[in-house]
Amino acid sequence: MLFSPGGLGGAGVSGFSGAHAAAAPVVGIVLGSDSDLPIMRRCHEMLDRFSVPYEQVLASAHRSPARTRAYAQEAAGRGLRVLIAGAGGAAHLAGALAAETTLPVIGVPLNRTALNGLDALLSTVQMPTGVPVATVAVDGAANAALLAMEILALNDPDLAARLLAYREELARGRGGEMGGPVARPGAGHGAADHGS
Ligand code: RP5
Repeated sequence: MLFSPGGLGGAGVSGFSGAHAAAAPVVGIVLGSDSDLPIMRRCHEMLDRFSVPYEQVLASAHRSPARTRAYAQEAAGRGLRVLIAGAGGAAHLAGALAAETTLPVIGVPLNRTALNGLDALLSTVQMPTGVPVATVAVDGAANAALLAMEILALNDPDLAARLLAYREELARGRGGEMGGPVARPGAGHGAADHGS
């Protein structure tokens, strides 16, 4: 099956996780490369924390444009409600997905090059009118998951209540422990998700 957990991602990249693994995924996480996983894992961690089912696929706007297009075109029909795209460099992945679906698309610009994520930020955020991408901070994968869940919570009072409880944890000085920097050889740390 084209978008099965093992179908697109390759070993260690895609799949469901947590006790909710049997539930149908409502969030689709798209990685431009498996090398994006160390940062994008924060997305999994946050979705797992709230037991929101997701799937992850590997699809690149430039290396596998047909796969990217097909994934976006089929996402709504497969029951997905929100897409999250993480990519670095000339990060057109989120925009390429958004071009093919009216599902909300959240872009995570990744710090992967000598430009420290500024390239990815501008490539992701500067979408022309008509095809929006909700862009989080550079390396802001945890916030992407939270934003996706806030969208889902519009029709899910239980999830809304749990998100509110999380905010209350943050106000008490807890809950931000999953956003620490990830060490990458030759790259600075992104500014996002550090609990500041
Ligand atoms: C982007 O190019 C990917 O999303 C990744 O952030 C970056 C580098 O990819 P690799 O060369 O590590 O596969 O398309």
